[in-house]
Amino acid sequence: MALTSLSRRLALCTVAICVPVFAQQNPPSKGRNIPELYTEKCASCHGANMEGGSASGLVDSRWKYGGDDASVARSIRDGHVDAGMPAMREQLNGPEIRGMVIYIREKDAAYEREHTKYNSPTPGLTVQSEKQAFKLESVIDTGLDTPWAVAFLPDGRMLVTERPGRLRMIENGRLLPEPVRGTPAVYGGEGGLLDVVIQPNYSKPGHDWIYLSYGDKTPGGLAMTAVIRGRLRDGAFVDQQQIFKADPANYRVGGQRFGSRLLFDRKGHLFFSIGDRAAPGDEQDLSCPNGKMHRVNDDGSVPKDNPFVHRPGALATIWSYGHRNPQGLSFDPVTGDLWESEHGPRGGDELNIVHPGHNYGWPLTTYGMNYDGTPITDHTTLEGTDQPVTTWVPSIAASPITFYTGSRFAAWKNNLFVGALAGQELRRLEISGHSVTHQEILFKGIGRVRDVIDGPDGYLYVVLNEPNRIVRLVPAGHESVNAISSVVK
Ligand code: HEC
Ligand SMILES: [Ca+2]
Repeated sequence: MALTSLSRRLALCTVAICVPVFAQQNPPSKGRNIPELYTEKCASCHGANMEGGSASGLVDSRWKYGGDDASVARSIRDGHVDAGMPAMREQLNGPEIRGMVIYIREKDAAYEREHTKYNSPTPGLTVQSEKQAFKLESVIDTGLDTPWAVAFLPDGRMLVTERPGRLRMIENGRLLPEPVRGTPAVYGGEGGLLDVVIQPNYSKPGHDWIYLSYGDKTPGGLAMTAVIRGRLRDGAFVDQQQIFKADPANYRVGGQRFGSRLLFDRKGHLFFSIGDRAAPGDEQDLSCPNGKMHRVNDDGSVPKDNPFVHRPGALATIWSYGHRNPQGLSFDPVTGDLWESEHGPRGGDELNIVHPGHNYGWPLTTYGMNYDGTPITDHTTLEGTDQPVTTWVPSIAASPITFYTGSRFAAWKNNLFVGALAGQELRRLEISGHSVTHQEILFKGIGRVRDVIDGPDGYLYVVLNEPNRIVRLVPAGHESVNAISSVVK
């Protein structure tokens, strides 16, 4: 039965009508539940929480046989029989051994979290971070409902999207009570109104094009990420032009994982991401819009040098594929590379450098497993797919990313800032060429980080959910005190 529908689906996709049959599913599991397997096969020696027992603990970051993924997997697979660690290769398959490594990382991180104090600053309190003392300042702390993204107009006013479907304006530090009228109707849930950007270097002041991405409602309860542009006039979103809207014949999905970030390059191309929409197989199928990065001209037309313009059956807007749920995009000011973050499954968040036409692997490769604790695959690499620059195992739900190019924080110049939803963190990453050389958690636990942008005034603006607010990071000068030592008495 499953086979019949799979072949039917493949047949449909070869004629470039992508009709997912397995909508709303995780990839088929390749094994049993990992936490249960741990309890059954490992806990008697390593302890119920990996704290150690007759055998060593697995969460103290001390590794006798090597702590990298391959070494830990080898310890489990081949054992250290002379030392009392049985080989597990007869009892666990490859994906289950990979799942066990992920589970060990989760427990390890949970242990570390319990034993580490992070900065959780309130506005006004100075944080002495590794390289810069900073304070949080409140920008807007009431009146917003699930803000998703912010953008600055050239005149200094700020636009904020609210996921339920409203575009709000902040003028002179005040949130206007009335949303902008006439923005598109949105599909709710994880869809809604998502990103907002202003076309850079637009020559006519007051006539700026504002681009919005959103979950577009289609008949029959379906939805797909769409992009529209318009201008602001008298509090309304006017001169609207659809920039991207997928043909409903090319999808059959509803609720989750819409992406989506919008980003202009210096030549006026608009990049945008669409999540996999939880439709396994679509990410690798070039006739489907989901699980892809796209590139269009500012008016929505297709650039002639897009990688798949001459591929029969492929959507010409596709820039790269094999993505899961990309919600962060930023250009490296030093190298010009396009960096992307994506939510992985349980334990597979990724930071990628995106090249045209490349395959980022999902769901054929991943560092994570299913949320229900069953494995997906033990392929973390596969020929023809790109490796992430870095992964977060366990997941932090890496969401917005932005390179800092301002001058207020000299020591942070060209660093990459990464916000996390579930992890409730703002991270600072030092980048050298194509690798991450250092990570610092600037703060943690003050809300889900939805957006972070480099403001035109050189401050870093951060959009938080739960509680819903916008804050900014400002330098704190010399009067700084350590937030942790001032909080923990
Ligand atoms: C019969 C007891 C026993 C069981 C069951 C067992 N282990 Fe071990 N394991 C050991 C011992 C003992 C060592 C340490 C050997 C040493 O210190 O030289 C070890 C070592 C390891 C190491 C290497 C640690 C390091 O410091 O490098 C890993 C990883 C590991 N075990 C994982 C597992 C997992 C996962 C399971 C279940 C699938 C499991 N073990 C089941 C006894 C056990
Ligand atoms: Ca990947």
